[in-house]
Amino acid sequence: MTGPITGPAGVRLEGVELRHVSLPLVAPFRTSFGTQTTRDLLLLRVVTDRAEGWGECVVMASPLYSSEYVAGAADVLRRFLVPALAAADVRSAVEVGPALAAIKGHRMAKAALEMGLLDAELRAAGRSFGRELGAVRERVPCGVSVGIMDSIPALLDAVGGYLAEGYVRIKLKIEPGWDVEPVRAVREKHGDDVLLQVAANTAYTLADASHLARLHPFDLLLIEQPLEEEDVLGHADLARLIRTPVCLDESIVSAQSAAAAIRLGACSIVNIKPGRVGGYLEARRIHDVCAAHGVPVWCGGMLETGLGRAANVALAALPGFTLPGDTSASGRYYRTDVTEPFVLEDGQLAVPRGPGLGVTPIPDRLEAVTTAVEWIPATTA
Ligand code: NPG
Repeated sequence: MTGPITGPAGVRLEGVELRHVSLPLVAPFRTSFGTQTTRDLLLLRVVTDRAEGWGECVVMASPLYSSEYVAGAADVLRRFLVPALAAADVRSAVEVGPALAAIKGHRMAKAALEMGLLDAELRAAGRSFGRELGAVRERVPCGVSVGIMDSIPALLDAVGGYLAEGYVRIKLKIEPGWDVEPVRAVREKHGDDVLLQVAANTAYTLADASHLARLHPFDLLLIEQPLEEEDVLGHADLARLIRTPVCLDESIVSAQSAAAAIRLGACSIVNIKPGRVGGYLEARRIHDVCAAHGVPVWCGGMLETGLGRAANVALAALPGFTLPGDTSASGRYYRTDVTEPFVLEDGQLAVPRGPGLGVTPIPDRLEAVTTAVEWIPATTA
């Protein structure tokens, strides 16, 4: 088990600069809930008396993946979350969760604040995210998420390109009408040795169980979140009806919900996305719960910039992350990232070693993608 996170330095929050950024994607990314051509999100520059830290709020422009969205996250940060941290006079990231506990939900917004404060205090103490979280690897094997395409030939080309780049695992986004045939085509063209999994983002119901059972011959690593977020019992039923292992994403929002899902038999694998669960510290607790139950975990992705990617790669280096994550290279999504790009080497990304996240935005790149800036002072008035 990984060790405790202590408040290494003790920092006093002065305020948060909220940056709305908009990054064009190298190609449209289609999932069962929509098509993205740009990534709009919030970057937080968390200013303390000892150092500055960066937080990334992985909300999307519209509430289609979860209930959170960019404008809502900005509102709750300025109206409630930053004032609550100021009122509690927090000095360390470990105090963020308890200080914000009275405010319901808004996990992605809370996660971004906690990440920024953790980065600030680790930079002040000269310690890296990886070391603090309990990373045991210097590099992590990387998978790639492949969106729904207009045709099977286009999909096969895309998958072939990613395999040629060195990705060690392919995840296909699926929805009703785009599931068994694309999987069959990828297996036929690219072979049985490719580590392959599918992700549905809640697009099916339990009535689709016999259809989803047709995925069995393709020896998938897992099927991710086939049913609605709240349908944990449905996932438990489905897991008994199909032989492909069921992995949960949207349904797992905390260590508590992970423990419940595992106990109910709703999943045998868990996708951990720090934003979805309220931060890297809760992400680590989920890792620990899953490890205690022998449940493998992997690190999900939300099309992060280099800042969130740095933290995700550090998390993915923990011992229980035994499956490749959606920790792709920056170039999978962005021609120009806000940090130095993460580049794949032999299908792996290196865990940053410098203080805090180990990466910093490049000022002119950050300016170029920033659409609005707002200063939220850490005052209680
Ligand atoms: O590689 O960062 C990545 C994206 C991986 O497919 C991916 N993310 O459902 O997991 C998902 C999906 C997603 C992206 C969900 C953006 C919500 C927003």
